[in-house]
Amino acid sequence: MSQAREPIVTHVFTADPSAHVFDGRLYVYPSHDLPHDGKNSEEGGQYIMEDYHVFSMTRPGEDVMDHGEALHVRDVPWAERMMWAPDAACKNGKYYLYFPAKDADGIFRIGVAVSDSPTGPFTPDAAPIPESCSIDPAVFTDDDGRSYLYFGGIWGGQLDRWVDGVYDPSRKTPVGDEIAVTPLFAELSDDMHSFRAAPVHVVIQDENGEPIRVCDEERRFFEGSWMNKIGDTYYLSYSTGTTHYVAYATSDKPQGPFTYRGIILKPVVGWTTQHSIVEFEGKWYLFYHDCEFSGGIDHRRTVKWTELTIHEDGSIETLDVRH
Ligand code: FUB
Repeated sequence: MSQAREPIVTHVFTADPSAHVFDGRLYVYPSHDLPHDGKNSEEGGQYIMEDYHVFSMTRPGEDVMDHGEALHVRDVPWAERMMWAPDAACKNGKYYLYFPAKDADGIFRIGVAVSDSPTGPFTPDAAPIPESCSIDPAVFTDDDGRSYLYFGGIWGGQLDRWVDGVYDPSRKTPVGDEIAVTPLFAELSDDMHSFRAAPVHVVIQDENGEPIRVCDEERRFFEGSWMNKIGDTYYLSYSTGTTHYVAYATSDKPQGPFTYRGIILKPVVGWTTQHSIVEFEGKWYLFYHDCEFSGGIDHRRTVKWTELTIHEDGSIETLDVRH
């Protein structure tokens, strides 16, 4: 059983949950924290992760199955380490796992692996997705069948070191009232293995149409994008990093511009906050992680879920799961 606001499993540490419903069953694709003694750093050096397990349940609150190792870094020809937050999609009868990892040069790229089953094992492509970079892929398929990847994260996620598709390790993170870095967005090709066109940054703006600035740490994007379509509205949700919120912004188009709307989740125990939102049997659920179970150790997180309320006006009720 997994009660609301309790870890879905405790036999392994899990983080960054991406939840999807495939064929009426609820699947969770998290990253897998390892119980090592690594030191915390701004580069995220504590998140030394090597593999992915897939979990599933008939519905939130029912028994959770661990389907075992679905992909290991040793089996990915281009990847060396740091398998961070993944996501998954189903198209044309195949299941696709999108995942970031550092290559031999220490640069994050995003890879794709394919399986006939939602639980894997997944077979990775030999090379990362061309023109991919950074971390935290989130894949979204619209009602018309077109699929999009939202991705990126600043600081240890390296997104702020990319300019026009070129990685510059010496590039300084924007500061103060410079415009904040936003997630990258690209439409996926029909076969789900490449981008149709070079990724572009989405716009996240305030209620006056002004882009969110770096100093606006309660609203600016840090990492952990997720996309939902609710009614005709596209909801981009993301982590604000240093202020530890899950925030959201909406648009009438998948590519934005997105207008900031509010906070979905207040800070949890631990530095990172990550999430996904899924509709299941007419209810909305938030999957998230925290470090409560490990006593606050940042790289020993556990995935939890709770119900989410979406009001008739389209606003999302703010949750505070610490109280
Ligand atoms: O789990 C490793 C990284 O920490 C993820 O990719 C980020 O979103 C943050 O949760």
